[in-house]
Amino acid sequence: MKRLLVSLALAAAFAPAHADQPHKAHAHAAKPVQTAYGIAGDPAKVTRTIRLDMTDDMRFTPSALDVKLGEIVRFVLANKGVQMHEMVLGTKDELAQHAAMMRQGTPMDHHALPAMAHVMPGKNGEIVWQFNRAGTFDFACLVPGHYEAGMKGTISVK
Ligand SMILES: [Cu+2]
Repeated sequence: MKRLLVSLALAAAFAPAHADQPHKAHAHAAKPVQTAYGIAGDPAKVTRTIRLDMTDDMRFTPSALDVKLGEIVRFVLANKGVQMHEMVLGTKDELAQHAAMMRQGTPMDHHALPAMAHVMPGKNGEIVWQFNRAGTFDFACLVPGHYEAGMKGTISVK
């Protein structure tokens, strides 16, 4: 009984702090995580918009992008096909690994992929990303088979 009372007291003590963070359990609401290829951007501070088409011939158009270091880019993704597509940003190794996992039917850890958007056929999707690391990075559609068919591109940041 004593232990129960202690638990209740602890619960009461922590309740106000928790109430201030109703989305704490949701990784998507967490603070942006710095990655090797940049960090989630603030939609209110976008400095450039890049439009990309996604098509059922497994292509992104354009597929080679040049970005200036520090730019906060809003990717507007238009799915022109009848299949679902997605855009995932990452390093080349990361994306190749995830594509292999998808082929094997391994569920993806979406928390490891802060920069992704699924886009339904005929719809638009969006990613806002700040490129605060120089380098050459990749983007890809990791719907099974799409990456392998060439649905990928590169982003050069300098
Ligand atoms: Cu695709």
